Amino acid sequence: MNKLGIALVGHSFMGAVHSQAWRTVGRVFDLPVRPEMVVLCGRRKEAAQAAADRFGWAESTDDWKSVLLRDDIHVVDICTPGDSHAEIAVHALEAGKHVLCEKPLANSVTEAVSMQEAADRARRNGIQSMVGFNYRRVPALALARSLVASGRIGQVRHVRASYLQDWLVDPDSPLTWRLQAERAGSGALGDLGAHLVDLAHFLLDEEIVSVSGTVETFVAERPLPDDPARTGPVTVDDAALFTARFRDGALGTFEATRYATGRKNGLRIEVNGSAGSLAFDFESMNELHFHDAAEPADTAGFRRILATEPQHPYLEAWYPPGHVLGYEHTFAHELRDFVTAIAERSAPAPDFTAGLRVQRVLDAVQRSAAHHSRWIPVGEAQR
Ligand code: SOE
Repeated sequence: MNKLGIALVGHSFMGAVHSQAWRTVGRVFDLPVRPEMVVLCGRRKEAAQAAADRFGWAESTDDWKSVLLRDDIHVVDICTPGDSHAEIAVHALEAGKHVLCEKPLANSVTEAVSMQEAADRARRNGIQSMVGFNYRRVPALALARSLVASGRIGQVRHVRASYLQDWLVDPDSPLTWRLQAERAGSGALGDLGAHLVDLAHFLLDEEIVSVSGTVETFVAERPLPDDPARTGPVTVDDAALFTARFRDGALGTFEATRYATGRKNGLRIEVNGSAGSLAFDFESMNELHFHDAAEPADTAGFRRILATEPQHPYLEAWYPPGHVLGYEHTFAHELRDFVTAIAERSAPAPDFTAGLRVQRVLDAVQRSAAHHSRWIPVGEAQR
C-alpha cells in the first residue's frame, strides 16, 4: 500500500483541524505511505461540499455508510459529537477500515466497551484504531514523559492538572450540543477532563485506580441556538473537580471548567517526584519547566526548556530552534504516529483500550459526584 485513502466524518472545529493536519502531515514528515484526502462526510450535502472545497477534500457525501463500501478508503477519521462515535467506529472497523476517533472515545462506558471490543477483533486482521488525544503530541509533553520514564524526577508523588476555559461565563451563551448530555455525554468533565486523565496516564505510564469527585452546573437554562427567545435545560456539568489515586501510590488533583474567567485554553499539568518536578501550561506550549532536585540549592529552581530543538520529539521535521509550534501542529504529529503505525502494522497509542480506561475514570467521577464524593474504584465503575 503506498496510498492511504482517508474519509473524514464531521467538519466543524475538529473536522477543520484534522483536515489541516491531513494536508500537512505528508509534506512535513517522511511517511511510509501517502495519505490522500478522498472524501468528507457531513449530515447536510451542501454544507459538506462547501467544507470539502474549503478544506481540500476531493469529494463529499452526506452518507458516511457509503464510504465503508469503497476500496479506495482505508481510514475513517471520526470528528463528530460523541453520540455517533460508537456507531461509526464499530461499523468502520467491521468494514476493515482503520479508525481514528476524536476524544472522549464515547459518551458512556457501555459504548466505549463495544468500541474497544470491535477494535480488538479488527486488530487481529491488521486493522488499527486510535483515540485523538492530541495533547500527548505536544513536544514539551512528550519530552516530559521521557524525563519521567528515565527517572529524572524520581518517584512520582503528585499530579496537579487543570484545564481552564471561560466560554460559558456569559449566561446568554447558547445551548449548543456540547451542553446536552445525550449528544456530548458530559460537559467539562468529558471535553476537558478527558484530556487531563489521558495526559496523566501518558506522563506517568500509570493508571488512576480510584477517584473522589464533584461536578456543578452553574447555569441551568440557556437560550436555544435557533430561537434565543426561548431557553432549554443544560444537562451536563459546567465544571468538574476530582482527586485521584494512581496504581503506584501517587495522588492527583484535577479541575476542568468552562468558567475560569480569562482562561482560554489553559491546560496545565505539574508532576512532582522525589528527585524533581515538571510543569507545563498549554498557553505557553513550547515550554517545559523542569526542577532538578540534585542541583546545588543556591542555584536550583525551575528552569525553562524551550522544546524546539531537533532532538525534541517531533521537532526533527519542523523549523529551526525557537521557531515555535502551535495547536494545529499537535494534530499533524498525531497523524504521523497513526499513519506510521498503520504502515508498520504496529498498535498505535492511545488505542481504544486506553480510551476506555479514560472513559471509566470519567464514569467513576460522575458516580462519585452522585454519591457525595464517595471514593469510587475505577475498575468497578461500569454502567
Ligand atoms: C472545546 O472545549 C475544545 O475544543 C475541546 O473539545 C478540545 O478537545 C480542546 O482541545 C479545546 O477545547
